[in-house]
Amino acid sequence: MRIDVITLFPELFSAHLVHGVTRRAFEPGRVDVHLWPLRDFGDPPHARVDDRPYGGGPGMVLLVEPLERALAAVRAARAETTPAPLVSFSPAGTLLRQATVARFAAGAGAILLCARYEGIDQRFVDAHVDCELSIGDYVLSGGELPALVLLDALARLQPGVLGDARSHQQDSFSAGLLDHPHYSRPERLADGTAVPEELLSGNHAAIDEWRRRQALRLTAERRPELLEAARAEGLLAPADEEFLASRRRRTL
Ligand code: 4HQ
Repeated sequence: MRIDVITLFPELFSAHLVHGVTRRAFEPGRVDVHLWPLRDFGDPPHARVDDRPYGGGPGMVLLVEPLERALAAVRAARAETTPAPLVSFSPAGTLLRQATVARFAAGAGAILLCARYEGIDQRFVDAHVDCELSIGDYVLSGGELPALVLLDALARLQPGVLGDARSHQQDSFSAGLLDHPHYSRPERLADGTAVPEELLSGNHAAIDEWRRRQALRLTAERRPELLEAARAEGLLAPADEEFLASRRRRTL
C-alpha cells in the first residue's frame, strides 16, 4: 500500500517511520510512505502557502493553488487506476475508529493532507477532499499528529508487523470490546499485591473465560455504548449475556 502525505513539516514523520514495532511496516514493499513538503508548491517569490482569511479574524488559511499543485504532483506520481482517497483532518471530521482503520488497511492507500493554521480554503476541500477524519474532540495545531495516528494504527495491522498474528485479533475493539487487563512477573509484589489466580491456573479455557469476562465488565463499566454496539453486531454470545445479566443482578 502507498500513502502520500502532504505537509509543511515532513520532519515530524521521519522519527516515527524508523522506530518501534511499526518500523517494519514502513520497510520497502509494505506501507510505502511518500512525504511531500507543501512549501515546495508555494507561490513565488517566497513560496507562500497561506494568507489571511476573507472576512477578517485571526490566523491564516492554506491557499487553494499550492494545494492543487501538490495534489496534482502526488496524483501523477501515484499513476493510479482507481484514485486513492484524499483524506484531511479536522475536529469536524468523522471520528476515527478501528473499523475505519481496518477499511484503510484493506485498501490500496490514501493521500493524507495535513493542514496548519486555521485550516484549508473551503473551495479546495469541496473540490478535492474525499474524507475528513477527526481523532477526537480537542483542538490541535496541525493535521500531522492525526496523520501519524492513522499511520500507526494502519502499520500495526500489516501482516507480519506484530510478532504474533493473534495480537491484533485480541486488541481492544477487534472484538468490539475493551481489552482485558494484563499481568506479568512477579506473581506477588513486595506489598503483597498478587496476580489474579485464574491466570496462574494453567487452564486455558478458564483463562479465556476470565479474560472475556474482564473485557465485558470493563466495557460495561467504562463504555456502555460500545457494549450496546457489540450486542447489535451479534458479537455477544449467550454465555456473555448470562455473565452480564448475573452482574446486573448483583449490583441491584
Ligand atoms: N485540527 N482531529 C488540523 C484538529 C484535528 C482533530 C485542528 C486539524 C487544526 C489545522 N484534526 N487543523 N482534533 O484539531 O483531527
